[in-house]
Amino acid sequence: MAAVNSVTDLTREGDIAVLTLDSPPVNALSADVRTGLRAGIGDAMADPAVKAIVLICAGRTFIAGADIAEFGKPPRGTPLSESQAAIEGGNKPVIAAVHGTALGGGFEVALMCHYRVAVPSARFGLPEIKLGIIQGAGGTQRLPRLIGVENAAEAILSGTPFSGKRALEWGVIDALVEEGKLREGALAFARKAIDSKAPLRKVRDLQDKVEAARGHPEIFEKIRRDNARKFRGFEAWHGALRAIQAAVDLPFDEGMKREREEFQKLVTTDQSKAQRYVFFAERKVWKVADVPDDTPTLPIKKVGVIGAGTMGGGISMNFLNAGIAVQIVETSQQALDRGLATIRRNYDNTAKKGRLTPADVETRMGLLSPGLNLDAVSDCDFVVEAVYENMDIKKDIFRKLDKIAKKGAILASNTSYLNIDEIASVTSRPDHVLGTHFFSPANVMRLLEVVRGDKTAKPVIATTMQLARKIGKIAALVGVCHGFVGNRMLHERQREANKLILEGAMPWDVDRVIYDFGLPMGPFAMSDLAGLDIGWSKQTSKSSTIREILCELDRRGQKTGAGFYDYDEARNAKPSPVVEKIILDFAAKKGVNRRAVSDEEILERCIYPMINEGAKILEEGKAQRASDIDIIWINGYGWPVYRGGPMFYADLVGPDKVLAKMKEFEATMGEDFKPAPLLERLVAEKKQFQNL
Ligand code: T1G
Repeated sequence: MAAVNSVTDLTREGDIAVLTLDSPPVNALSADVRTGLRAGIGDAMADPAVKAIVLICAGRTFIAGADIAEFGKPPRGTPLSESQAAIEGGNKPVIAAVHGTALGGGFEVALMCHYRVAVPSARFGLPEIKLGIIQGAGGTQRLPRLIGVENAAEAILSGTPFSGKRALEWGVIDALVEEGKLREGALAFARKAIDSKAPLRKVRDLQDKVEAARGHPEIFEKIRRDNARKFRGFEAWHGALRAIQAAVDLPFDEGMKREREEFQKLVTTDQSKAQRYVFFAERKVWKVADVPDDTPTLPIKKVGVIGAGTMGGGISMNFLNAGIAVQIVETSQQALDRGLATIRRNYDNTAKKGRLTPADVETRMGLLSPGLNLDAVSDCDFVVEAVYENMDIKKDIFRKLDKIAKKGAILASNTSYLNIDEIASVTSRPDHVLGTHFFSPANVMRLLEVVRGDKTAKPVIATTMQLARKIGKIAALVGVCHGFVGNRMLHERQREANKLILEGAMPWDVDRVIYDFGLPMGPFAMSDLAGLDIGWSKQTSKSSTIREILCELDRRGQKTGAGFYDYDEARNAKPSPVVEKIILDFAAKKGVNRRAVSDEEILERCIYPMINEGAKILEEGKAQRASDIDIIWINGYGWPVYRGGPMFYADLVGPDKVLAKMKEFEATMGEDFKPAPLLERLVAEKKQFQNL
């Protein structure tokens, strides 16, 4: 075994050289790995005893791409292009042996090789689009040559890895070898290549599939049409399609140059910086400072769900999807039947779309036990209460659950706002009580706010975070405060939105600005979707807000065909002259002199108070880090990932600019804009939220 460098070894099995990369955790193409790869290929090519080279990785995976942490830093080590030249320019077959995930630059290195073998569990993908960039080592030029333009565009625009089986079908790999026997399989393949004098096949030389697309611009027009909605606001996909187009129209080396130009442009954009930030933020969010990874966790085999309404049903589906038995409890047979029917209907719809088989549906429904008595959850390891948002009702249920649930069972509340410590205080096990705030629809939305109470025990937190990962959620640990993190910040935006339509804007102006900023919808369209009558009652309504007036006029949102907007049969929203008059009359009654409100003011008044509230949340310790807040907003409220989240956006705009604006607004509009001490401190120390 000859070490080429600290992460690369070169050995020989007879006349076959084996170049092994070993750079945990994922053999990313760091400077050392790139340098070792180039040197290793060079040494093997130069060794007269060597007839073929196997490139393989130690550890859990083949190269999982460029080292994302190196982006934006001064380049170090041997550029990948040199390894490409050494492989394609060499006179010996190089066989890539793939296990785990060959992603991004890792997949591109494999495509530079003459042959590729893999174990069936291997996966291949080009996820660069998720980092706001495109391939930088030939993926946009080689993949279309192997699998055609449409398949390559699908793989590059989705960024979703595909299986070893699909790779074989597509001719991306030449053979699948026995699981767990990659090295042996690759050596056998190399042996055959030597004995059969296999040609030095270079993907760059394949032309038929790209030629087939030449002169067919309709192919790209269709791809653009099919993806325009999904990529609203994103920049990278345009670069990806231009590079793939170059693969069709230009000779290989010119196409490579075009790809490189697009890559270089995108890697410096704010969008890519934001998406790379989110990549690491999604991994950091799981880490809890005082709950180490080896904290014991409790086995969760059965979950109780109290309430079979919209939230209870969605929450149950998460556990059923993960193969965990669920005991769901309702107060009436009618409500229970309605809840069960909704769950089955959701599964049937998914099966109709081919994403589940009828057997899968039956397996999931088979794990679901309905009940009308709380006693039914006595053998559950974890119980989630998902009933009406009322403190007295929740406390009553927790008192009962405390007596019924077995010793060691965890009791969680799906409250969106209420004080978890107060709920826990009515039980004898406050250390086993916490919040699990799911987002509607709970079986779809990825986010879970795990609310840590004053007494919540560390194993309970560790268990709940682990359970969240098991049911496919991204969990952020937050502290007890009204509305926790997401809703607490949302309140700031909604407050300003309501003030803005009084001062001079219209609901559709505010929504347009927020929509154009990249969120799926603005505050008023969102209110109409949720229903304007949440927390409203006819008896107590006094026309004291525009929302109350709308409810009194039975304009309660989409469900009544009218709210802040008028809706047609297809539920398309239209600005409403009725609402416009209501707002003007209400403002006049309030003695408000309406004025022109710029789009810039709308954006700053809706976003900056949120950031300011985020700063308060951090200084109160209700969130561990600024990037957790960003993960919450991206996964729970549709904040565009290419803007990194509210706190990252504050760093992009500049905390000093946010502070200056808050002070300007405070001077004219008062307390609501009082800057958080943390924001003041950051600016004074010239720091950013992401450096906290
Ligand atoms: N660079 C740097 N660090 C990485 C990394 C990467 N590419 N991939 C993973 N890590 C770190 C991660 O931060 C974590 O660190 C640890 O490894 C385990 O990751 C030229 C330009 C491979 C499927 O986008 O999708 O190639 O938190 O927790 O769930 O055209 O990581 O432990 O300190 O995610 O088992 C393209 C990114 C790069 C793949 C494993 N490649 N990685 O998932 O573990 S751009 C990617 C992943 C590129 C070329 C272009 C996943 C994984 P820590 P993990 P996992």
